[in-house]
Amino acid sequence: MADKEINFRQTRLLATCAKAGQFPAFDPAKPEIVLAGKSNVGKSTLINALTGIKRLAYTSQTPGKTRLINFFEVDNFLRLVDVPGYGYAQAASTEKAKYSDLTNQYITSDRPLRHILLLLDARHDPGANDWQMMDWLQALGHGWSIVLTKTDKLSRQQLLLRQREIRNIIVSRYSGDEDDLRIHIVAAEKGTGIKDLRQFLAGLVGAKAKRTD
Ligand SMILES: Nc1nc2c(ncn2[C@@H]2O[C@H](COP(=O)(O)OP(=O)(O)O)[C@@H](O)[C@H]2O)c(=O)[nH]1
Ligand SMILES: [Mg+2]
Repeated sequence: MADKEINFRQTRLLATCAKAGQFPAFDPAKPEIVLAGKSNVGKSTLINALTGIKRLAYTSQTPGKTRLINFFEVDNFLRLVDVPGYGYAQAASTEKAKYSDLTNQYITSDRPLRHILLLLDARHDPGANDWQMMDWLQALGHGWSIVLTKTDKLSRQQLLLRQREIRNIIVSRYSGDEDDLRIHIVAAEKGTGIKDLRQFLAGLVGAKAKRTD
């Protein structure tokens, strides 16, 4: 078990689903790690960076284009699940409800959901939808952590400040211990923080990430 090595470059798109009935059969031996967050926060770019496969997940300048749940299987050991981004302003409210329904159905299903990475743009405080998601994950008792994205857009000083501010507001909302909140720092387009995040994810399933570069 301790020797299990995950090669993130060995990742394939397993399924693209528009409704819950299309979710692939789950495999308890392949725990699922969800990437959630506002549209345009950088979910697809992060998946591409983690796997080193440039166009694995579709990235777009147009917020909200991804309305499907994508399941990626990583080296037969775990799955990354890209859920629809919330807060898609241009969508009709019935459409919005439909897409968040799909995410809700996934999150409340009996799948082997190991962890949720909630992506936040490092430059902004969590929005109403982010809080809703965190409240919900807390209530369901799921393990989750924060990924601050696009950190290359901030100076080192600004980033340290933002990191502290975001930690404070989240920890005070859930009156938790500061050390219990894990905040990952990434700049996916530059590769910053990607190796650490791979190790963290591999650690969640009792493995190590293979060093491929
Ligand atoms: N500067 C910078 N831009 C990023 C980063 N990650 C994503 N982006 C940009 O943000 C936009 C949305 O990214 P995407 O991955 O499609 O977001 P998604 O909607 O959450 O999947 C794209 O234009 C990306 O190029 C990053 O680390 N740094
Ligand atoms: Mg996307």
